[in-house]
Amino acid sequence: KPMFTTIPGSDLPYHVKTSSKITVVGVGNVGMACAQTCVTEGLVDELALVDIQADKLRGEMLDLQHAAAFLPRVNIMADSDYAVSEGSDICIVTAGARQREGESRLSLLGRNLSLFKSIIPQLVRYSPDTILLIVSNPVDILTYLSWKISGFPPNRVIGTGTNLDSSRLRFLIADKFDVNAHNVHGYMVGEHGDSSVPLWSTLTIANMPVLSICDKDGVKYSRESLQELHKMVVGGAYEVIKLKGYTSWAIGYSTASLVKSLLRDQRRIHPVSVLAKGFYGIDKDVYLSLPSQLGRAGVLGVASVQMIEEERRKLHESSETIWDIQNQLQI
Ligand code: 6V0
Repeated sequence: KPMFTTIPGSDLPYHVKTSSKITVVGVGNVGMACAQTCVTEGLVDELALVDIQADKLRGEMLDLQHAAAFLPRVNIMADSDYAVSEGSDICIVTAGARQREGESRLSLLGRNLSLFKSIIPQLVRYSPDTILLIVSNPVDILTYLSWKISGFPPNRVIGTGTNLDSSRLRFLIADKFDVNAHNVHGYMVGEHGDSSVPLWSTLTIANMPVLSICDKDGVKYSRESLQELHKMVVGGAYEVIKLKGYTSWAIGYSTASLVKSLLRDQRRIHPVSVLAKGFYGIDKDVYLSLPSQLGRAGVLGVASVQMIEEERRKLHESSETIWDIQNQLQI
């Protein structure tokens, strides 16, 4: 006896393309945190995993597949051959070397440069209409590189940038003021990492400028005392790496929030790494983070956030830092 019987008159089998497919390249700590969060949040119907370590790749695929009874239905596949990524809506690239204890993100560049030259053309070949979402570090320069190699329009090449740094800052502020981080509005812009720029002048809690209110202990902050929090944000990744060897959960959630805005056309504003030329007086082809509206077509636009002179100057310094390194690249 069959388990199900088709209703007479049905036009089955009826095949429709499942609506969303994501590829994650690199199934290390970060890649799997991104994959797991996207799957758990029900953002994806098909998930393709790609890595050069065949055993690890199959192991990660099986481990995630075995959670099928607890997850939204997802078709999970994995292969070292990029054909598995065919037709992806978004390709998330997390492959490559990660920082060693105390190592800066920029010093990773040499190790990750050649890797990207082999990865990006394969993704483009199998998914010419995809959105490239770059996570590997140094993320701004590797996103620029991906834009150059792919030949894609800039709206379809995005780096996770300071979306994570901004979350770290919002967490610290929320903790000081004893409010939900969702009610802390503010951005960090510029380079993801050491030369990032917090926009204190527009940082608010429920529309109240943070510079004008007292925290839960009655402390009022000045631009100078807030610098301490910036140091904690910049040092945050180094501290986590020192303590547990790598960072994963926050970047996984950060990436999934971007995937949600893109795939679901949410039109939310995120500080992400975009081609910055023409914005805020930046006149060079650099990728760095600016508050950007994300939707199904990728970057829909860059917001004109108010910046005081000092913030603008620091943003320019950050862009110069990236530009200097970019100029030494052999693409
Ligand atoms: P990991 O755990 O060492 O994983 C890296 C994975 O990449 C491994 O599974 C490798 O086998 C794989 N890999 C290496 N070469 C290739 C290749 N040619 N093709 C496919 N796969 C390959 O590192 P982890 O996952 O911790 O970090 C990955 C990257 O994310 C690093 O560059 C980090 O610096 C970066 N991060 C970026 C963040 C951000 O905010 N943008 C945050 C955290 C980490």
